Amino acid sequence: MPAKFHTAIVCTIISLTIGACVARAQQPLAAPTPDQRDARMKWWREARFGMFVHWGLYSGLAGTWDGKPVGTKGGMEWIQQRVKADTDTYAKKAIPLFKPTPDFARQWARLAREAGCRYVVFTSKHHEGFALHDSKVGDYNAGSVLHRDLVKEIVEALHAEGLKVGFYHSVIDWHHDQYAYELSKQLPHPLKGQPYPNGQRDHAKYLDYLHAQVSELMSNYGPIDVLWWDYSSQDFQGDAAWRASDLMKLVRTKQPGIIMNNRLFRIPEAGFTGMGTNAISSQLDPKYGDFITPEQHIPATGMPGVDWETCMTLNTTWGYSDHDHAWKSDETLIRNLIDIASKGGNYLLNIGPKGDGSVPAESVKSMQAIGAWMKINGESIYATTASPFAKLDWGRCTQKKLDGGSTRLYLHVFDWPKDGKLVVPGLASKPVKAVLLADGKALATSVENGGVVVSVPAEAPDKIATVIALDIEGLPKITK
Ligand code: JFZ
Repeated sequence: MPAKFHTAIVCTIISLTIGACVARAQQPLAAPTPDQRDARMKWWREARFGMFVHWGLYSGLAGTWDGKPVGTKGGMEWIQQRVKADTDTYAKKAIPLFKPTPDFARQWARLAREAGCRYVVFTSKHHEGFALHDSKVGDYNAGSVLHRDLVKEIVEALHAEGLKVGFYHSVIDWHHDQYAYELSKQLPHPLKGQPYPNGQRDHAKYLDYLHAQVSELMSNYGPIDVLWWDYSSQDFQGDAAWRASDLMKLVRTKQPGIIMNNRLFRIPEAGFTGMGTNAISSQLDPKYGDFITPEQHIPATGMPGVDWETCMTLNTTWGYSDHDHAWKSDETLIRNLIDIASKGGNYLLNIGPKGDGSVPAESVKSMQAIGAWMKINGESIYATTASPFAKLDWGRCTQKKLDGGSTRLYLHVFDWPKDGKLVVPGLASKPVKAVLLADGKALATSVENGGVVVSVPAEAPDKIATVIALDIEGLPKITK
């Protein structure tokens, strides 16, 4: 089998290149001061809205295996695991269906910019193990198989649209023949429960390969803004599973400004209380990562003091499926974005392009609907901070400090008042002015028993969310 022969060569190359990388990575790196962390988090904290992209060999399979739908719900980027296919069987079926058009990346980039996203995080490698870059340390990548460097194409397209760039990189790998899946009972693998088909595995060899590919990704594409690791379990995480601290040092050495999520770890100090996508706590020691990533849900009360980003699908799968039609409404998506901003978090909203790289029409429509809303109301999202109110019956609030010490409150109204009076309960600050973002017109304000009242038109200009910018003196004073 040529694959084995390749592996032998590849391992030799790895041990040579890795030697150099590891030596560099192990030089001590000073812990960032809070100021340094604030500096590297600044753009991300202001961005508030990003586009996630799950795209790989699974995209061409589109949720179908042997002519049958594998399911109508859930992550079809896991299709190899769902049908328990070994990597050769999977690759044989999937590779012929993965046919990126010449300009797919420019379509993604344009869509992200139109939607109002400030950054894009895409899968440089998902659990299936197929890397999108032209890797010199293996043959299961776009360079070897398609003679294209898809990472380069995507990074260039995103930069051309002025977007920040992130790599989602899976440390789980269902392809590599030294990935020792028996070491974890909790992490998924298509062959789980079966003995290794190729005899004893040396996980250290897989880690050399993982580090070498990450080193390529951090060296060959200019400045990269985010590294979004995925993922660890309680029984397999951190240094033991991935040589995580070395990996992070390697990344920071090559990319001093980069920020990373916490998914190389699965311990309480790194923001995890257990397994499952809900098991997150509001604490994160920066040595384990810069931000926490709630998946498919919005934390009820945000996470004060911790940087967080909710990632979410537009339907129910991350990777493209022909069979998933459970698309979220524009109302849900726009209100989610507002809800997240009002709690001080970021929204990373996923598209799953098809095998040719084209974006499903439903996803294009949704992203454009958000973009239309953002065009009018974007200033109420970008560079805002969490609401000063514990709860507002009619909607949400974000805020921004203005020059001269006053504050602008952005009132996001979901339920429009029937009597023409929007009551901001418990706001004891003096109102200065109020403006409807939809038309730029001024609205009258008054102070009535323990709250500020804004006089609004009879009809909501936007049924999904109308935004009123209310300037007040000083910082918000709230009495209840
Ligand atoms: C992971 C991936 O498995 C999934 O395909 C997708 O990429 C998503 C964004 O991230 O999903 C997870 C990660 C962690 C858990 C479950 C799903 N977990 O801890 O239970």
